[in-house]
Amino acid sequence: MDRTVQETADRIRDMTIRGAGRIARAGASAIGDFAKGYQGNDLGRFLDELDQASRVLLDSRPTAVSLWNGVHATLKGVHDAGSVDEAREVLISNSDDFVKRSLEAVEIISRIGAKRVQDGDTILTHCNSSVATGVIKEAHRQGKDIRVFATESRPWRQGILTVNDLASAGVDTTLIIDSAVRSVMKKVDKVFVGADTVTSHGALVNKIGTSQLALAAHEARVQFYVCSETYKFSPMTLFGDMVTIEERDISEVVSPGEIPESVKVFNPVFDSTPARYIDSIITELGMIAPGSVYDVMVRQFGPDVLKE
Ligand code: RUB
Repeated sequence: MDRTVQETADRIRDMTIRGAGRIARAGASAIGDFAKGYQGNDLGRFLDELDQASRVLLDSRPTAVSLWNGVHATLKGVHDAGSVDEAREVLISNSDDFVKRSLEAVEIISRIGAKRVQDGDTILTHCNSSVATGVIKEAHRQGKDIRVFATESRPWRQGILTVNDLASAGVDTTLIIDSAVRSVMKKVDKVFVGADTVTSHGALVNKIGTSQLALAAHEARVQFYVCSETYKFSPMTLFGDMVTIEERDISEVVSPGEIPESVKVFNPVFDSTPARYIDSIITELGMIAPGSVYDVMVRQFGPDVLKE
């Protein structure tokens, strides 16, 4: 197996590279680098190895469809190539294009989302979403007076990344433990979270605990916004496929010998928030209602997506 591809897959699996946008860009870049470094001239062999490389990347983490979309956007048109050189050119150009469009989408969403933030707002965010923090930092950069609560996000504590990022941008930030969400919700005006996958029904799959935030926000009549590039929309859900929720090792939750062996540990990494708890999804195309995801998806992926 190509070393760069294997290394990227390993770094996604061990979460050195994490967050749905970053893993998508890493997957697309790894395919581009594989193409750049390929030595042979046999097209059939090249395509076989490319197929293997794609599978290794896609098997690294199961939940974020951004990875699938990033890899498939990079592979687009490669099977029409007549030579290794042509295939290489297609892959490199697709990979660069995906990374560029992905980064642009984050910037656009930051600007659109920041418009929803008002002077004096208190915002709650969960885990570490570069898109949600992008919105918050942009609102702060525009001079809006805001306060942020950020959840710790056990067991990986990605909330530490979030508070470091927001604090170094000068945002007034408070770290809370995950179980404090309902308690602080009465002080919150808006919730901004990221997305790993959005289904055709407008449900959000994101870091475990997101659905609890949504329920608490619903109860307190607090607006709940999802910040998501459209490559986090899952075409597979158009056919009724369920999103696989990753479960990670129990060592992330307990240390060896800490609890009796008879005790089981369940460590799901993501959960699903039904569309009815989501006020709006902020995408690079604009703000869309969860009920419109299906239409946007068909437009984005083309009508043929329904026949595949
Ligand atoms: C990260 C997580 C983030 C989304 C969106 O989970 O759930 O909210 O991936 O991130 P993990 P971004 O740490 O397990 O990857 O907005 O940066 O794409």
